[in-house]
Amino acid sequence: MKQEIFVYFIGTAGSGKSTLTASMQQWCKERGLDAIIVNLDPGAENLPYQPDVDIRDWISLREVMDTNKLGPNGAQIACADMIALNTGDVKESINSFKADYILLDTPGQLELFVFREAGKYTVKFLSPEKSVICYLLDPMLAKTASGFVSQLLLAITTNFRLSQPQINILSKTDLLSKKELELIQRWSSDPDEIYEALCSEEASVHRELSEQILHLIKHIGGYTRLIPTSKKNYFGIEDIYTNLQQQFEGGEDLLKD
Ligand SMILES: Nc1nc2c(ncn2[C@@H]2O[C@H](COP(=O)(O)OP(=O)(O)OP(=O)(O)O)[C@@H](O)[C@H]2O)c(=O)[nH]1
Ligand SMILES: [Mg+2]
Repeated sequence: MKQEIFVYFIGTAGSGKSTLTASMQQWCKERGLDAIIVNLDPGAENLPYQPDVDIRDWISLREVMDTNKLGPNGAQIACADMIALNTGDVKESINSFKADYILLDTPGQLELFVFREAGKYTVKFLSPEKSVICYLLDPMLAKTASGFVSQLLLAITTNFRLSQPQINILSKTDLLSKKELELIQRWSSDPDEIYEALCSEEASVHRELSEQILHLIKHIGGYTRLIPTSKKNYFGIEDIYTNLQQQFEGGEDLLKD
């Protein structure tokens, strides 16, 4: 019996989604775990992996631009909506692999998948019960307190929109110093520390708004541990795997014999 867990990699442009998707598949393969990759980005170029299922087989960004005389941004939006029209074929193709892990790489700009109905529909249609969102926080955008809080709000918005179990990941941590990484990890678990940091960041910071935002994050459980990852030496991948297993407790751990 295959587990068929759908794992979506979502994050802002350039946050490392495609790289992490590729690393996770490689990591799984080296441990004899069965993982396929689905590319859901119609505009993807130079992917760091060979997709097993590829939305570009059904939708071409270039064709949509030419046929509808659209610029790249307008065409991306049209393509994002077209994904929903092809979910039947995509699902059939995914099912033919009978894989344990289906790793789905999503479009560059997160708003295309998270804010448009097509993304929500796709997640529900492909697997309403066994989907997990891996939300990537880009460390380059999370180095300042206000940048970090903005990233956290985007992670929460993603959770709000897609309503699926979610793992928050701090990607590309090899680009951070040890001190920077420790600081971001403290911010992610301690509301007082992030408040202090916000207030000392700039004198003009809107204190009342900061307090309300942090209060909101605290009350909706936004302070969760971030899993640090890096493309170097599969750093953090085992942690993601363990988390996936925990999300679906009762599902057998395929690494245990
Ligand atoms: N140093 C470092 N660079 C990384 C890491 N992961 C990704 N990158 C680099 O960051 C850039 C973007 O990575 P991608 O994996 O393409 O990110 P993405 O989120 O898929 O990007 P889009 O789909 O274009 O939004 C590439 O140049 C990667 O080589 C990492 O762990 N460490
Ligand atoms: Mg990508």
